[in-house]
This record gives sequence, C-alpha cells and structure tokens, in this order.
Amino acid sequence: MRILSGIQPTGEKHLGNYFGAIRRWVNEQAEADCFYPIVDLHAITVAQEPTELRKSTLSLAALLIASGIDPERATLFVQSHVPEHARLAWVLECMTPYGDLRRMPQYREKSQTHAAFGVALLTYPVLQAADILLYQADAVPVGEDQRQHLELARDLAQRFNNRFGETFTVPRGTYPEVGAKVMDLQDPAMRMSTSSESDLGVVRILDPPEHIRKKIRSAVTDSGREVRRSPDKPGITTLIEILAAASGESAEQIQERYTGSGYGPFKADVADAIVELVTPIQRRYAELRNDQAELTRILARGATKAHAVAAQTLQRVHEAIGFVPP
Ligand code: ATP
Ligand code: LTN
Repeated sequence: MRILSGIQPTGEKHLGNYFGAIRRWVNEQAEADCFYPIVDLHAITVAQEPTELRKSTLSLAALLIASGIDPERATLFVQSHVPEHARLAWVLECMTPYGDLRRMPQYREKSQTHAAFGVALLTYPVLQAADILLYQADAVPVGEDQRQHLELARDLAQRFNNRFGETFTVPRGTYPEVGAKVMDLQDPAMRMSTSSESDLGVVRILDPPEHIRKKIRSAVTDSGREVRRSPDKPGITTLIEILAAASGESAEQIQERYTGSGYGPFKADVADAIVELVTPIQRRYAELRNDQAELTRILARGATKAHAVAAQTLQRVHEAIGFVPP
C-alpha cells in the first residue's frame, strides 16, 4: 500500500491541517509505504517572501516530525528537490482541459483574493496530480477541501492509461470521519484556513496555551445554552467536532455529558483537550527547530528516496508518450 500526501510550507499549521491530514499521516506509517512532500512549488503559486519561505519549509519539517512523522519510516522531502514533479506536471498539463481547471474551487477563491497571480494558480491541481501519480499512490489522506483535486488526479491517471497503456495507479482520496472540514471559530461558514482573515478564528498547533484558551472562549456561538450539533448552531457544532476529534469521543457522548450545563464549562473542556493534544508536539518542536543541520540531512535523505521512485515513473511516462530516450 502506497500513501502520498502533501502540505504547503506557508503560514502556521492549524487544527484543520492536523485532524484532516497530519495526524492521519502519522497513523498510516505503521502499515503503508508513505511519501510526504512539503510542496514548495505549490506555495509559490501565490507570492512568497524568500526568507520566509526558506524558514517555513524547515520549520514545517520540524513540526511534522514533532507531530510524529518518523523519517526512518516515511519519506519526508521537499517537492522542489525532486525535479520529476514539475516534469510530469508538464506532460499532464498537455492533457488537461482548460475548462476543468477553471472550475476548481481553490482557483476560483484564490484568484479573487490575490491581486496578481500567475497561470500556475490555475494549473496547481495538475502539479498535485503529478505529485500523486509519480509515486503510484493508492491512497491520498486529505481534508474535504481537496476532493475536487483528487477527482482530477484520478481522471488524469485514467485518461493517460486509456490512451498510452497502463502506467499509473488510479489513486483515491481518503477523508477522516471526524475533522475532514474543521470550520473557522469566528466564521463557522468558512473552513479554518491558514489564510483566514481573523487570527482569532484559527487555532494553530503552535499557539501558546493561553492563546488557545482565548480563541475557544471567544468562539462565536448562538445565544442558547444547548450543546448540540445542528445546522442552526454552526459555532457549537464546530466546537463539538473539535472536541470529538481531539478526545476520540463521539459527538453523541459529548452532547450527553453537557446536557443542561451551558457553554462555559463546555468551552473550557474543549480548550483543555486541545492544549493537552498540542503540548507534547510543541515541546518536541522546540527541541527540533533549532537543529537546522539535522533537518536538512533528513530532507536530503528523503529526496534521495523519493527521487529513486519518481525517476522510474517519469521514464515510463516518457517512453509511453514517444519521447526518444536521452
Ligand atoms: P490554506 O488554509 O491557506 O488554504 P491549507 O491549509 O489548505 O492552506 P495545506 O497546509 O497544504 O493547505 O493543507 C494540508 C492539508 O490540510 C490538506 O490535506 C488539507 O485538505 C487539510 N486541511 C486544510 N484545512 C483544513 C480544515 N479546515 N479541515 C480539515 N482539513 C484541512
Ligand atoms: N493542494 C494541497 C496540497 C498538496 C497535496 C499534494 C495534497 C499538494 N500536492 C498531493 C495531497 C497530495 C493543499 O492545498 N492542501
């Protein structure tokens, strides 16, 4: 079983990233052959400050390891270190209908909110398909927001295989039962996101405990007292889901426990559960973050392992489409 999933070295990672992706990547390591690229090529589809990008790439590697990714088991690497990603993306771009890309939700959103953007914001999902198909991944653990991108990756694999013969494994996206779409605490109609407008709405894995408590206390709720999941209680629903994801309890158990107790004690417990979850990660992160040499070594080893697999696939692709070997 081969697993692949990527994460962008932008901003500070939050609970949505943790429940939707990172925690599941850690669990997959025991069973599967896992590849986890830090996708810096994707990050530059919107403007990035070079010093910041360099720093974020290494600190994200530290955060992933602190969260439990074991570089001895999983292949943790930087996407730009393996040139086959961009090379396969080009081939796939040649068989991707323009209309399919224009409809992708992330393009529609980000092309509205970023003043100047390059064409790569449009072709972004094709590069993502290349990430996945290069490693012949069977499964791709992601959050709900990536569903359309995963469909495109499947379409491209099938289209290529039909036209040029069996070359790619057709991947499937996998989504968690709880935490597939963690919502913003200030605007529960929006996904919790690195690029959110309000810092208060986003709980970051590295937020100090006091910030976490403040964010949960200030989370918008309705004026009632009932701790219950319901479409007319989006704020409380979000907090119940966060607590369920953090504690492993079911939403029903949580609802039952807070019957009649009001929002105060419930919010305090949500904050405690998050603090308990992130404290060990923060401790390990603080130890790892300053050992740049070790992080660089880990990423170099990962790139060598990734390259060996990616080069084989790209060679098959080039043969299949009729390129003369070099
Ligand atoms: P942005 O928030 O700026 O759009 P991002 O957080 O989506 O960026 P990444 O950091 O690359 O981008 O995402 C890594 C993983 O986290 C992806 O699998 C994505 O689906 C997942 N993810 C992101 N936000 C959430 C969320 N609110 N709930 C669940 N999963 C999420
Ligand atoms: N598009 C994803 C990040 C990403 C990814 C991937 C996820 C890039 N390549 C390959 C899974 C598989 C995002 O924005 N979260």
